Amino acid sequence: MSKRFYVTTAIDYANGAPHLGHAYEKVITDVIARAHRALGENVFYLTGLDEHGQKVQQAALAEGKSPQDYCDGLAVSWRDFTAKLGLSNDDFVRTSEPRHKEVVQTILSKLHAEGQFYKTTYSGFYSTSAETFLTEKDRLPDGSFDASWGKVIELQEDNYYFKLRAHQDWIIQYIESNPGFIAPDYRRNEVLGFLKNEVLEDLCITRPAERLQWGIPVPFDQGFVTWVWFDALVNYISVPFAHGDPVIRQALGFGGASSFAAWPADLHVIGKDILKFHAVYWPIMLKAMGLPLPRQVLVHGFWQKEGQRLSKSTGNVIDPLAVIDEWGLDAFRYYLVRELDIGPDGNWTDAGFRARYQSELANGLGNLVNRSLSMIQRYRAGRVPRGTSQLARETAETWDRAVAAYRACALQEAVQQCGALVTRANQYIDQTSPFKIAKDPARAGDLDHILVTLAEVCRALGVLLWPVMPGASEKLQRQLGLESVNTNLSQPPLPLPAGHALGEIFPLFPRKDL
Ligand code: ME8
Repeated sequence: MSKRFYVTTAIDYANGAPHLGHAYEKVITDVIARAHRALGENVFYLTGLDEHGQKVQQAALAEGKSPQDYCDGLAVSWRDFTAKLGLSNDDFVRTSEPRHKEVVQTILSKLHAEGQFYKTTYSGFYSTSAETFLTEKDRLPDGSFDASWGKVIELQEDNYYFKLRAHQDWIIQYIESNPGFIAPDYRRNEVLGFLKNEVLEDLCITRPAERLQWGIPVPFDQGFVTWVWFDALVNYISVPFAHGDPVIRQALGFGGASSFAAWPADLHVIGKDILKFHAVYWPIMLKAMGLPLPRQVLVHGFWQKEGQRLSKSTGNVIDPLAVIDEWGLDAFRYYLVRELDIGPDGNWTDAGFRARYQSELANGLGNLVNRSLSMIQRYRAGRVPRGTSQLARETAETWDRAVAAYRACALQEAVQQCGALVTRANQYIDQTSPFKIAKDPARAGDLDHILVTLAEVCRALGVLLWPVMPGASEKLQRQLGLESVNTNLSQPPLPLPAGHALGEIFPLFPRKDL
């Protein structure tokens, strides 16, 4: 039974509409999932919704709905969002599902029985919007708390705590001896800096039920519900548990294993603001449960729009669905991957989006495909002639570099490699002037080589770009007259046989009047 390549996204808070940051994370994870499938792996791609907590309870109340009804409504639009983004996710988790709640409760009971928790009274300052207690370190120089914490109240309450202090040494050692565990490097250094300079405080993992009802009941004390982050992180194992993952079922003391082997996850893709939860708390939770750690936490940056934070209150947002409606899904996915490498922060500008569409998609890839196939249509009655690609070396190099980049999750690099081949092939057309050669019957052989060259470049690009732009890749391959779409990245496609008939030709990325 071979283990699946298991990749996850953060699960989004169910208290608003999806925005560009959500779309970005889900799309890059989808590109990674598709690339691994294209490399022949059995992939399990999980995404979903984080439904519990104070904010959702409040939002539901404000609409006069029960939290469950409120979430059921939102879940419809979030699932719809995954479809609109063209995601190839294999499951979609909602943390209010019984299959998830049962696993959270099992884990709580197990860790409680093993003495990993204790109950104590704490009084301090609490941020209601971040749902967390603040410490002295969170104070500004004037003693107040930053406005980003929202309303801060003084609170005294009993809760259960998870003993984290005992874990500090091994987690430092683990991160140091597994350099690939947190990527990029600067995020790893950030975590190590924190772990080496601060004492790991025990973690409050419950909320009193009198203050918060919308949470998973703590199985050993009715007075409490589970803290939303303890609940949310568990989604990464509750879903494979439900599918019968043998490693997880065994660690939690269950039989009923199936052939579904996913754990440990290969990749948790997350944003930079939730790094500590994934690189410190989650590994500790797993270790306490006796489960192996995920292979990598891959941390992406934050998008801004026109240099400003995305913010609903100031209206500085991008509606991904509106962009997709206007420009098409492929163009949207392309821009996200091409514009921002996984790691640094990015800046969306409408002008930048249009410019890339026009120069790289309409005039670049689209024009190359259209010119190339139209010439085969016109000069060779739509049949690929006999000949040899004169860009075979460049195409093979692009193939190898792009595939290596996909393997390394360097998605921007993969797309740039393809872009360089597009530029090279468009130059080649300008340099070889097939339009002129076509007028000279004595040079029919030269023209054949040029047309074969272009057909082969388009063919390779069609396969290479599939993870990023599945729709455009399929259209391109249909225009090339291929009966089934080739998505295989594990080996370059064989040359088209002489006489192969093209399909119907149409513009891939229509030029837009800007
Ligand atoms: O944090 N640019 O949910 P969330 C890029 N439920 N990414 C962004 C972004 C931006 N402007 N804003 C948010 C949560 N994100 C928790 C996760 S996981 C067990 C629980 C990213 O809806 C953010 O970094 O606030 C996170 O990875 C994801 O969107 C969901 O954020």
